[in-house]
Amino acid sequence: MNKPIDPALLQSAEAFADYAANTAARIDTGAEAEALAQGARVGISRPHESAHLHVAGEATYTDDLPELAGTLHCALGLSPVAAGRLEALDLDAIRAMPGVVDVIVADDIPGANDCGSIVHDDPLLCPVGPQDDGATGGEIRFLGQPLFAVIARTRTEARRAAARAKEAARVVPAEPVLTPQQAHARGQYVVPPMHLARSDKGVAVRAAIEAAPHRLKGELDVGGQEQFYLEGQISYAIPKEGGTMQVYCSTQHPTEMQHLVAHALHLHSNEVHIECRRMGGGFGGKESQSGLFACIAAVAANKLRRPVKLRPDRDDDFLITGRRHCFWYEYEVGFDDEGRILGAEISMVSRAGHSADLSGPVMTRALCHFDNAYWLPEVSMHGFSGRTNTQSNTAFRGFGGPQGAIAVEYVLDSIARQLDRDALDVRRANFYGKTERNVTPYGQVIRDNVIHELVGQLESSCDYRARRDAITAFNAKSPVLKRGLALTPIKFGISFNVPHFNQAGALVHVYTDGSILVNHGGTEMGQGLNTKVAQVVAHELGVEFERVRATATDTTKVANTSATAASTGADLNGKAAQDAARQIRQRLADFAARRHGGTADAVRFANGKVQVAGRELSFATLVAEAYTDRVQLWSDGFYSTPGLHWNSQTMQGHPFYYFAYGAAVSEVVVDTLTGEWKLLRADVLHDAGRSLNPAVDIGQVEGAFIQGMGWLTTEELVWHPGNGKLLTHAPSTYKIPTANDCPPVFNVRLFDGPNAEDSIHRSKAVGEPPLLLPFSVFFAIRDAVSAAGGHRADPPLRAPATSEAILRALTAVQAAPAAA
Ligand code: MTE
Ligand code: LUZ
Ligand code: MOS
Repeated sequence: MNKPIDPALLQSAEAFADYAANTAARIDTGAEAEALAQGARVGISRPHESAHLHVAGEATYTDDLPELAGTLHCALGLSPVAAGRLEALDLDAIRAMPGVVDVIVADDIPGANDCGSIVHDDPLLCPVGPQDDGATGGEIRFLGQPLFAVIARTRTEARRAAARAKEAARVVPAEPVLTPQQAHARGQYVVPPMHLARSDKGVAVRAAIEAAPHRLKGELDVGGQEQFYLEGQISYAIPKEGGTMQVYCSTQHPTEMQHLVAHALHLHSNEVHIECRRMGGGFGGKESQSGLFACIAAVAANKLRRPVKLRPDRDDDFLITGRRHCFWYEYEVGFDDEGRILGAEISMVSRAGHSADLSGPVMTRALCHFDNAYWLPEVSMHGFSGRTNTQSNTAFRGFGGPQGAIAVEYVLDSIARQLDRDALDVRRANFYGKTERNVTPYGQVIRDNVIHELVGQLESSCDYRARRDAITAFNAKSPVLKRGLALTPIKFGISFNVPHFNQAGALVHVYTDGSILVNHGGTEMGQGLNTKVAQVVAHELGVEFERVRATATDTTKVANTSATAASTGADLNGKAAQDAARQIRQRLADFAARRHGGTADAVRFANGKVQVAGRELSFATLVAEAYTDRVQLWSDGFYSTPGLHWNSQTMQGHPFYYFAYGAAVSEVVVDTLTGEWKLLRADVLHDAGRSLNPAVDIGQVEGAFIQGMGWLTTEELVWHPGNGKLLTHAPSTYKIPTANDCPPVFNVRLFDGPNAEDSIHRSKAVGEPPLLLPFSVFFAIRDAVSAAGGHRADPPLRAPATSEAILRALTAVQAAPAAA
């Protein structure tokens, strides 16, 4: 039967078709086809290596592995209070429940009861009662903290039993500390406060602010964000011979999982084997926080000598794991008549949660991104990572960079309004120079600044000035609907800000049939890392992309890897794989010249063929010949980023190999009666250097833009102010963007230009930087709110700019007195 089609659906289908056509048009397939024919395998748009498996539902995630006979399931019993003391656990009733095989408590952990990433302050299970070490004994740190683990025959039985935690736990509750402000007032932090000042410890900054023609002082609140990876946290632990352990784990950091499991089980690293084929998203949430799940599954598997799977459901995942840090800022700036900042002082206080996790490096990155694209002649910054009775906050795309940069954007937006200038002009007046005004507050000289050209190109391609005039005219005639426009730039430092993490290894195997396998230390979370690394290997060996396969990340293959994080996956692992492939190519070239004549230098590898001494062989033929000549056809490769140094005491150095740039323009319409809004159009120009794969990179830019827009608009985390329970722990109460939230006009282009540094094929990291692009959405909303008050008052808009927050800001600007 033909059902009438819902017109709303039709409209969105049309929008989608437009959108798809638009996406295809943005990839210059002509030039790429030419390069491909010439033998290039990098710089080519090609689908994600697993795309066909993703869409067919055939890509295997950890939970899809066939379960071994005897597999048991684990569920965690969670603390019902946010603070207090765990006096006792009465587990008899739980042990008697159907299907329950065992209940594991802190005392069952043979080794360290800890999954701390850098600081060892993160218990796996809350210990009961007063402990010898006094400090952590029996201390409940947040509502949702795991107290015990139920092991049962089925996952449902385990969850039913674990849900009895409230009856089992005898607790003496205490008053929780929930907000960054409360933690700051008590001076309780997870890591020591940090101070970063350009000169003389920030003395000059007070003088600069006080001498400035104009001053501005204020506060800002920016909320946190749940990673909302579609595949939740999961680990499947399998005991192996001789007391060793294998864990399949959805993780960005297999090596750290190896270390943590080894410590928890009191094993050596060589007795623990971690494997991850892919994640259904990580977004930073599986950089450190997969550790708890890996360790508890391993402890249970070790105790029972049976395979144990731990897959919390979404609500428990929300209640147990941390996310992006919310920040609270107090700032004061001095500026001149052009809006140029002369001095700035800012305090940033984050909600770190109950333990350190990655809060220290996150705050470091926040402080190193307050400058964003701007020269701040005198600046003094203070970072406080507040210890609170909440989940321990962690990495999330951007890793504090977005939280640092949004503060300076907020300040510049306010300055422009105070001076009655267009915000783009004020931003531009503050841009870093190319050869002067080009030193960051942390002492790194910026040598690759492209922000002027990039913003100039975007400003004209999106018709910024004409649209500004059109919006002013629209707003003059429209009392209820108000439009807003904003252009925001980004500069994002690439490298781990802990220098020694900037290293990677890879293995390349060429088999005798000419097929190639690459294994590297990075992990695949949907970002296309395996695709890019396979492209690099195919390019180096001059073969078809299809000939190269990337395999699961595995601690028994490449050792001592860093997390796939800080956007460095392709930079580090691409270079390591290139190193391995080059060694093989050199051996093959040497052999070819020996066998067929000519010099090794003259041997050419392209399109699956080898040219040697006027002859053409297939790659497979040469490989088979080389094998019989006993040439080594596999190699390892290694890379470490050159030139990095960082003094964490003085907060000075050269923490970043290079910077990635970008800019976005967003236009919104706000309904001033309801606070509802819509993104009408977004134009993005993003710097991915000489992109390894433009299609994948555009996908990263689009995804990050929409994800960042969710952070700044609809995604709101609410903890009960009394009992400290995270109330927004499911999609019903926590609103992430959907396909329908994509703007009908979404022009995303890559900026044309190679990396100034010798990165892998002169590309630039693209994973995190574009998360900052939707600042433009937030400031377009702020512009529209400002218009509702005739641009007389500076809207006090916090992030996320939910409809309620927009209404509050509207009320504030409409109540403001008319300018004198
Ligand atoms: N893209 C997808 N599809 N899924 C993810 O989980 N994580 C982001 C980004 N893009 C993520 C993603 C984060 S937080 C980082 S640090 C980088 O990918 C990591 O991968 P890369 O270094 O290979 O870019
Ligand atoms: N630094 C950083 C880090 O800049 N990004 C990261 O993801 C990270 N992770 C761990 C430690 N330092
Ligand atoms: Mo990304 S936040 O560095 O995992």
